[in-house]
Amino acid sequence: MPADAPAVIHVLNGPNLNLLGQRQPEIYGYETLADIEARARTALAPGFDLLMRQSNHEGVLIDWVHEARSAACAIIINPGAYSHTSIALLDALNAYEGPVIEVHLSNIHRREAFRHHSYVSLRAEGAIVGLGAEGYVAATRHLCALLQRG
Ligand code: CA2
Repeated sequence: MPADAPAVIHVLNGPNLNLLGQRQPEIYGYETLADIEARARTALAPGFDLLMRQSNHEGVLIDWVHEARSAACAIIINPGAYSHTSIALLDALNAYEGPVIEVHLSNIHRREAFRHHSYVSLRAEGAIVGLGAEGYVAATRHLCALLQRG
């Protein structure tokens, strides 16, 4: 008998996060997105998997949130600068029924005033800021525990 398919957490990353590890390590650290994915995987409980994605395009991120409606048990999202600008991304997340955790590598509240507000925070169950890659690990661990509890 085939084993049950894993429940998949979609990890969506917004613009410029493909540059992680290459520039501005004093703000964003030395780890690449691939390093962050490997770290987040260590926090997966049995029966869970994750799908790591990054796009520089708002519409692509929105399409991925729509796809998540039927494919993802939860969403972890670092929307990058779209956090502070995108009502369209908020609308897409509002149409998603599972839990959403927002992650920012840097502490957006210690930075420029325009980063202090996030539209995505209006939808997210939780937000983790300023913990670098550990934020993704904590979000993964939290979601697995939450979903295991049922
Ligand atoms: O702290 C975060 O995770 C941010 O979402 C990162 C965004 C920024 O616009 C948000 O306010 C906070 C920027 C990502 C840019 O990533 C880079 C990484 C390396 C080099 C240049 C940019």
